[in-house]
Amino acid sequence: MTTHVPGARRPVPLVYTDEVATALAAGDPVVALESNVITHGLPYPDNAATARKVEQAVRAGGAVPATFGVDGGRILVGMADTDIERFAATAGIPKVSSRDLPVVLAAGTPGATTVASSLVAAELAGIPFFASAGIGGVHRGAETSMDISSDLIQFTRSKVAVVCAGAKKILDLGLTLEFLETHCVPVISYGFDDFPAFYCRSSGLRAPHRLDDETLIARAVETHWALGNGGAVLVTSPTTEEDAIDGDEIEAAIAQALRSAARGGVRGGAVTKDVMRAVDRATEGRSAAANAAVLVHTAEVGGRLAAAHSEYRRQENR
Ligand code: PSU
Ligand code: MN
Repeated sequence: MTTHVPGARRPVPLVYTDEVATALAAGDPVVALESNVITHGLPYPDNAATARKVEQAVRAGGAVPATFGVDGGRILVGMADTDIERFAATAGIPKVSSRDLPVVLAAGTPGATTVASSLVAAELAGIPFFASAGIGGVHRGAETSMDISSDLIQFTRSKVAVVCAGAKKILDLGLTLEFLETHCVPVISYGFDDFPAFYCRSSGLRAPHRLDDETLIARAVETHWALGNGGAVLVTSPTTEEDAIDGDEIEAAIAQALRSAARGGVRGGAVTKDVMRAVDRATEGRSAAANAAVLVHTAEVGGRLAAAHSEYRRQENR
């Protein structure tokens, strides 16, 4: 089903799968998902298998998954299994952040959405929940490189709840939290004291807020928007203890990967992927397995929280 965004002077076509369109029309819970993790996160065919597991996890949580992609000048709101396979198997589909979206849509070429561009798409598509294992953040050394992920800027612009396991320790997580604080983005840790660090349970930093109840989280999200804020609410959940990697264990690998990226002149949008891949290599299979586990975990929690949020809206509107 194709829809044009209402009120847009130059309409952006959104192509919904039937399942997503039906769920949204009924007010049933939907969780938006990015596709950059498919094209740039893991090698084929692990990426396709993981993308399917992530969609199943959203369903297990009680919501309908909507994986975004860009193709033929349109935004895919939900991918059919053939789309997932195509995005996973095709080399060279570029990473598309919000700043790239207008160009790629105009050119009509395929693209994989990051957290930032997924939030743009989620708001256009009317999906209030998005899940991703790891958000972008303030990079280490950003005081000279100025490398700050557009994900953080987009949080100040898109009215979407973002469920994640924090961000990878390749970033400066202290500065990432400072940035979110300055830009008035609420950060709620669900059932845990600390801000998590992707496949490490804790970043060693306290989360600004902790809530243990899914309905209370739904209320906090709605209240943020009722207060007139147009941006995101970040809800974090750490990976399980069994699947977690010890933070100190990977610190040496991260430091090494960052040094070699700097020596190799890796810059801009390429940094995140380059360093993540190097850390994965250095920790061998361990981080790959932990990586898949945290993706599935956040998708499942995203499904549960979206379900609680949809129920909360239903109760409020009765
Ligand atoms: N951080 C992770 N895993 C990821 C990404 C970030 O721990 O896969 C991806 C996401 O798609 C995120 C993007 O939106 O990288 C951020 O890239 P950049 O730092 O270039 O903004
Ligand atoms: Mn960057």
